[in-house]
Amino acid sequence: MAIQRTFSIIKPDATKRNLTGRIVAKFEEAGLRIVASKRIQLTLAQAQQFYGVHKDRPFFGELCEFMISEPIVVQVLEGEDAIAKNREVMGATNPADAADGTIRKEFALSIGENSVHGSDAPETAAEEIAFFFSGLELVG
Ligand code: IDP
Repeated sequence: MAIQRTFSIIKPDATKRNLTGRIVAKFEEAGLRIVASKRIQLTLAQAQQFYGVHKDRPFFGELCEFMISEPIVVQVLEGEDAIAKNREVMGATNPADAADGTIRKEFALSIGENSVHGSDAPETAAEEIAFFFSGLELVG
């Protein structure tokens, strides 16, 4: 399996509760290397653009307001099969459905405040990385 990069967000519910380090440890234990990382505060326009694919969903407004409610940590994770591996470590969107040992099972508060985002495909990973990072910031 090829080495891949994926994009991750540690969401406001997790930064607010000081869970950044414990979540990063889960990535590293799974063999994912942090090749870029920064803590930022999204604007509403940026959150709406990032989650544009969900703009017609009933939870869109709530999701964007949540994403700007506290700083977030955006990261690029690298490793073998990184996109699928990260989705596995994250667990299901709804923490009630997430497997034991996953980030969302251990830390998520609800289907909306679910602690992490992770790209779902190579195309979205490339787009999401480029949305937040310049090439100079990616240090493999
Ligand atoms: P994913 O983050 O597991 O890929 P998506 O279906 O792409 O899940 O949804 C994006 C984000 O939108 C979720 O992580 C969650 O924060 C939020 N979300 C999804 N479904 C709901 C819902 O039914 N109510 C509130 N927020 C939701």
